[in-house]
Amino acid sequence: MKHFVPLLAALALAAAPVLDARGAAKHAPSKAKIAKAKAAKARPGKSIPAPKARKALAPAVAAAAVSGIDYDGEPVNFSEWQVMREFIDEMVAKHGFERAALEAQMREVRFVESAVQLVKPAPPGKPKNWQAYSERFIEPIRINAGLRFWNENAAALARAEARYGVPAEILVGIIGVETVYGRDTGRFRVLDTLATLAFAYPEAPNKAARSVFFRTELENALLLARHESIDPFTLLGSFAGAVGLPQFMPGNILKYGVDFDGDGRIDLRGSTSDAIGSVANFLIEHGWKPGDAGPAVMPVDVAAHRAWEPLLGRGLAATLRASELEAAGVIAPAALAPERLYGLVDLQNGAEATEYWVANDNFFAITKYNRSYFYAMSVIDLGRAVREARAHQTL
Ligand SMILES: [Ca+2]
Repeated sequence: MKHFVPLLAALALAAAPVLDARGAAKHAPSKAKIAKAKAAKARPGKSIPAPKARKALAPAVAAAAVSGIDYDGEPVNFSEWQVMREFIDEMVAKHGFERAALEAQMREVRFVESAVQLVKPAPPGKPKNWQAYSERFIEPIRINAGLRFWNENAAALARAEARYGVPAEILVGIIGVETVYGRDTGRFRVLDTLATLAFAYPEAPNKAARSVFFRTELENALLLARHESIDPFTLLGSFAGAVGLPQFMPGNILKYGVDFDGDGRIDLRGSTSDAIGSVANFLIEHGWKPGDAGPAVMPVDVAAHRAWEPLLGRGLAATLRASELEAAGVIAPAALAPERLYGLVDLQNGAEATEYWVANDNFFAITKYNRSYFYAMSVIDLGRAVREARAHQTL
């Protein structure tokens, strides 16, 4: 989620021919099928104008530019959609964009059906299972890639640890969980996916909020490209518009990106140093407490009377005193600092017993990166596994 020109250029040049794990849904249905589904979807939605761009489908010149992109987007001429016209008006009035140039760009933006499909919530059914989730991330291929990444970037990781106070293993954990150290950064054109999700988000309870989010990120992507003097179409990322090794959204690149290798640009795709510094900066800006030598999480036992149950689900923040936890029957293996705040975290294991942990601010800082206990715990576990592998490597 963050910034710059070189980033984009690097993205365009360096994109490896790897599929985003989630992007595997690029098995594009036939265009006719997509168009029909989209038309059906767009019409009932009052906020989404029917794509009266049928005629614009013919001159599909825009399609020419997509070689190397790993999805089959559809030209729909977004520039004729009322919501896009309003967006363009806003970019002109608010940020001084040149109308004709922006309209020309938006005519090239494509509709990405797979992005719409991928943001739909998973069908209900299987109970959450931490162990199953964890096994996808804490496995030999990712650990070995992490070991290589740490060895190759030891200087930048040490520098980030010294400057920000975030341990190298946490930075290694995040970049590994996000993209397997740059292997799966995504090959969608960010403008396409952001415009699609801004203006054609699927029906969902949170549709209005998500549409606003992606519209703002479309705005940020254009600001970023202008700031970095790059062609915004060279900005590649995930189906949701996340960019580079750490998968920052454009707005986060603008806010938290760091030029950590000092070459004057923030390049989260081509510079591992920039990625490392930017992740550390993001965590510090989201509540990471530097200089914390202790673990961010600690497994606990819970009393059978379940008086602790109301302490669950208190949001992604540490709000509880050790005394409150103890009084409710949470039994920690070591004394919790009385002056600090904690949260009680439950990790469900399907049919198996749920695990309980107490977590401090640093755990919750990781959840700001991705709002999930499972995510934060897998970052911590992967980082630890890579650190241990590194300790045992024979040099
Ligand atoms: Ca840089």
